[in-house]
Amino acid sequence: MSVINIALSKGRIYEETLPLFAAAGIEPQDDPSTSRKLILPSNRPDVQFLIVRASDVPTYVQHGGAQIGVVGKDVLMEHGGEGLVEPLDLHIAKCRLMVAGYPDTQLDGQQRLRVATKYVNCTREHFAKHARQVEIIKLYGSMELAPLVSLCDLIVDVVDSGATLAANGLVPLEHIADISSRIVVNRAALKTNNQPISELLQKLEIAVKEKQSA
Ligand code: PRT
Ligand code: MG
Repeated sequence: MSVINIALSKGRIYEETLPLFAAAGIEPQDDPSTSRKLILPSNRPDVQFLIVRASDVPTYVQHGGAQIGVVGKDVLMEHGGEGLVEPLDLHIAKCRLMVAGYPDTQLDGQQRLRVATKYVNCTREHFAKHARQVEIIKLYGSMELAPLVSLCDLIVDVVDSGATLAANGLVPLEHIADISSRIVVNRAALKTNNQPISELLQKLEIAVKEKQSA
C-alpha cells in the first residue's frame, strides 16, 4: 500500500481545509495546534497529513515529499508551479494580491519606486508588465511596516478586509490577482498512483461544490 502524504500549513488554511477533507472522508487523528508532531495520521491507513510552512507546500509536493498539497494561489504563483498540477480550487482563504502604499503615491511617475514584498517574482512580473522600473526589497513578513519607516514606497501583499493596511495609514492601490487556496498534486505521482489520488480529488471536488451551494 502506498501512502498519500498531504502537505498542509497550520493557521487559516488548515481551519478551512479540514471540513472539506472531513466531507471527503479523511480526518486527522491529532490536532496540530496542540501536538508537536509534524506527521499527523488520519482515519485512513493510506493517508497522512504533513504540517509544513505555507510557503514550503509547493516545494514538498514538487519534490515528492508529499503527493498532494493545499496552498494559497499567492504562494503557488510565487513558486512558479514547476512539477505540479493544480486540479482544484477550494474557494477558501480568499484574499487579493495587491500593490499598496500611501494614497498619494504616483505609480507612473518618473521616480524609480522601491517595493517591499515577500512575493519577489510576482512583483517583478507585475511591474515589468506595466513597464515600470522598480527596486524590489525582499521581506519575510510585516510588509505594512516598511513604508512607515521609509524602507520603501510601495508594498505587495495579500489583503483581505483591508484593516491591516488602514490601521497603518495605507491603502490598496492596484489589484494583481484574486487569491484562494488550491489543491496541488505532484505531476509524477498523478501518473504512478493515479487511482487513489483521483478518487480523493473527486470527493474533494464534490465537497467543494456542496459547500458552494449550501
Ligand atoms: O506565517 P507563515 O510565514 O508560515 O506563512 P503565511 O503567513 O503565508 O501563512 P498564513 O497561514 O498566514 O497564510 C496562508 C495563506 O492564507 C496565504 O498564502 C493566503 O493565500 C491566505 N490568506 C487569506 C491570507 C490572508 N487571507 C491574509 N489576510 N494570508 C495572509 N493574510 C495577512 C496579510 O499578509 C496581512 O498581513 O493578513 C493581513 C491582512 O489582512 P486584512 O484582513 O487586515 O486585510
Ligand atoms: Mg503568517
